[in-house]
Amino acid sequence: MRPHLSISRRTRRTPFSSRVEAAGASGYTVYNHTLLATSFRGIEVDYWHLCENVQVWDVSCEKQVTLKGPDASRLAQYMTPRNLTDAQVGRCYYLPMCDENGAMMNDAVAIKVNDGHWRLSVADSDILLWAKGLAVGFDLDVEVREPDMYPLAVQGPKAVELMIRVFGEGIKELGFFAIAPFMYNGQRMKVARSGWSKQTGYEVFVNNPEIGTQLWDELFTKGQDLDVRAGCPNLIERIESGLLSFGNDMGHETTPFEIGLDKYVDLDADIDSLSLPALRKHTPTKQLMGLVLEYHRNLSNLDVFVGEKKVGDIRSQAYSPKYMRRLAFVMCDLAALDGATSVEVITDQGKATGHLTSLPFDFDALGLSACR
Ligand code: THG
Repeated sequence: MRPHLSISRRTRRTPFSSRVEAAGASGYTVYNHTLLATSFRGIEVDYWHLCENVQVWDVSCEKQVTLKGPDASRLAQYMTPRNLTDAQVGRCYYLPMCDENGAMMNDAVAIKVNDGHWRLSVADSDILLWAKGLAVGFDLDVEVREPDMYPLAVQGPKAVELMIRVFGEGIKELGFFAIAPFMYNGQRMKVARSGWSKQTGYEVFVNNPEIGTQLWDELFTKGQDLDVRAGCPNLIERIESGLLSFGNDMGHETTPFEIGLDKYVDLDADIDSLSLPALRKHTPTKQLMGLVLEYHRNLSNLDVFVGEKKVGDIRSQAYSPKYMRRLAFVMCDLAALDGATSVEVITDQGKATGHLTSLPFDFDALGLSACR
């Protein structure tokens, strides 16, 4: 018998869990103590469908953490090295969140509701506890809570059409990473032009579970001719797109520089950020890089070599049916690598040579074109 996941109150269900089950989820993971489907018809079938149609994802596991009170902006800034001084209401901000050593605590999508109210949409680590600890420890006047809010993602090239049918033409006004309130069935809900894929899409921040399930059902009724399906973040797509996963590609031992998040670190900013002093002194010793393997071979283990010397380890990997290559994110030891770009891995058919490249993958520069 295959092992299965024992579900209890700790592995939280969501308002959409019954719909996800009915749609035939075939695998789950647990993310922020919450169920997250990992496949429906198989990762490759799901992948092609996501790239060509539209899917509805229950991403309630992207837990929301609100900071409310006079010190909300102070705490938000304290937790990230990204300069939030000029942050605008109505925009999403991708934030590395770092500790006093400059190490990643989480990567979140933040919005400013107003000066005294921020909302963090967090990856898989307990930011509620970290934020509460900082608030208590630094005696900040801020309330840290996890509100009843359940993100629902609509992703894929036909997402725009489906969202127009449900929320109206106003959806077209939303630029990338913009967020605005929309009405659905008498309920005000925020919708962002965001999501953990590069196939275009939206995230609806459902704040009423009952109306949320009506919304789920309506997306399926109105999207029938678009072949809308239940889906989930897709391993192949997110690797091709260079989207990082906290806990896989980075963790509490990684700095933002080591995973290519430099552009979200404002080293010269005159801000009160817990991690900036350490990050200003930090010299990376490792770097997350892309790996392209010629053949469709399965890897026997996650070690990456130059000759006999181990130079890195694979954090995430998948076979890309679009580029007909196995793609991986590798955490490389910069000293051991010494500038090499040709590396070896052990596959089920022996050693294979691969090519290291910067992230995100630039398929044109790599001379790879999509097969479909
Ligand atoms: N949506 C929301 N919350 C989230 C995620 C999400 N929280 C957890 C997790 N995903 C956080 N990780 C990411 C990683 C990348 C992006 C979003 C969330 C992303 N990055 C773009 C890129 O890399 O090109 C754009 C970043 C930018 O322009 O600032 O979208 O998916 N709500």
